[in-house]
Amino acid sequence: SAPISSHTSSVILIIFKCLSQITFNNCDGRTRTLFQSVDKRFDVDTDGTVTLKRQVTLHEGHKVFSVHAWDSSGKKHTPILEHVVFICHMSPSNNAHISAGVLTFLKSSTGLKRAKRGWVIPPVNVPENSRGPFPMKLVQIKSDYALETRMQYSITGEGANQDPKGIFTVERLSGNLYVTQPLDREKKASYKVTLDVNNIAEKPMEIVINVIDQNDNKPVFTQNPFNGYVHEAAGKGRCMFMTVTATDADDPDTNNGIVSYAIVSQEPQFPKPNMFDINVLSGTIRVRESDMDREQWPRYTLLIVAADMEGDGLAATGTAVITITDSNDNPPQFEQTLHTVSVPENKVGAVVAKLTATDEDEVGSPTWSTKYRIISGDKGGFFNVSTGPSQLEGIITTVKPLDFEKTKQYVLSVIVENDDPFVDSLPTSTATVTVNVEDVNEPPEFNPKEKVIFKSEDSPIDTELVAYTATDPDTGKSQKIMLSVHALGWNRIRMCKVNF
Ligand SMILES: [Ca+2]
Ligand SMILES: [Ca+2]
Ligand SMILES: [Ca+2]
Ligand SMILES: [Ca+2]
Repeated sequence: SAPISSHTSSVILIIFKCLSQITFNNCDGRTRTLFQSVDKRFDVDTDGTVTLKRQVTLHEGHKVFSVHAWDSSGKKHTPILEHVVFICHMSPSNNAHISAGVLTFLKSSTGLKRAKRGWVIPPVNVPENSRGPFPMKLVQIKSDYALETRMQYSITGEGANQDPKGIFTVERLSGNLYVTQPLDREKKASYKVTLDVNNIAEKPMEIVINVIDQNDNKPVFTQNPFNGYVHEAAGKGRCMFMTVTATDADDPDTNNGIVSYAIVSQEPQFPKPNMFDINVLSGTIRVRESDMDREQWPRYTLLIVAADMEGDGLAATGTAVITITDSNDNPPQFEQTLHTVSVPENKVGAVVAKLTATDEDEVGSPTWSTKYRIISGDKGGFFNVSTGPSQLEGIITTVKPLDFEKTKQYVLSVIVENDDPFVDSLPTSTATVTVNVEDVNEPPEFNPKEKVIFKSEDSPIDTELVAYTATDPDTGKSQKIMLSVHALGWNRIRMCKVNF
């Protein structure tokens, strides 16, 4: 490596090899330590080797950065490491190199043939937004044939004689290449100019001029607010449900253009102040805590920030609005769990009871609407329960005639559930309905219902016509059966015996 001349205010470091080595003496005899460079463009291996990971622009000719070191007990130490670094250009070809601000083309190693040669020229780097003074010298182009022949240099191409014209100029005789104005990397990041050397030995060659980024753009959120939706029961899966994005016009390969995200605040701060996490690099937001409750906190507003330079640079603020969507985390409840009702026997479709319920989930949704089941007490299947028009009502009706003489009382257990299943196992509300069957005074019945009697016309008075018996189904209470005869025109038939 060689020190660069001070012809520009910045030095571009383009080394991709070991810069130096640091040691960390913790008196524990260990030779390897866990290091981490605060400046992510530098890497520190466990043996202390410092390497450069990305191109660094050194505006002051050196770079100061600190390195964390962890000792064997896990304690962190942060000494400051100061590196005075020099330019060392790894030329892709050994026949052209920049040294001390001079781009030199060497004679070919054969040296004998004056055939036209093609050069591989290292790129020239210019920081954007330079304050000048202009024209500012970038590099001096020099062919070592200049010792033998008078050379004349000229450039053509983008930034020279093509749009944008006049940005770069070359002094015809000296070969000094100048930039005439401040450059903007975000407008154009690199230029290709063609260098013509007025000498038959040199072919025209291409010089690439790269504009080195400065952090002159702040991140910009692509929308504001960002809207996200997440189920209130999503917490347990720590689910990722939305992503916020900010763009930065600066170089995306450097911290100038890499955006870091953070959550600044959360409103409301309940039930915990940090209900959500954001991925620093991707902007993906996920649920951090498991106790969201839409019924209490249906919406959160997060103030988010996007900043370059690993979160320490230029920043933009934005908003993420998170709507908590309903999950079935509230079981419906009976308003009254004990009912005693009386139902007349023999009726099909009789309304036995109406059981009302409540549910705290989202009104009108399947997490809120109810359905009912009789889980015990209906041996024989006499009852049905259906959901009433309010969706929060179970109506019990009879589907078969009840018979007081057979069963005088039913004790039904009814449970209420939602149309949607519960998110978790939740306790179900149960109602107990005691149904007393009311006795109805049923008419006595002749057995058989119709009897045809044949008697000869000349039977004597008081002849027994028939023994026709009737029974009363109301066996529960003692009842009297009265029999009478209604005969059309036969009023001389009389009932002579009544049996009980
Ligand atoms: Ca930036
Ligand atoms: Ca920039
Ligand atoms: Ca809910
Ligand atoms: Ca519910």
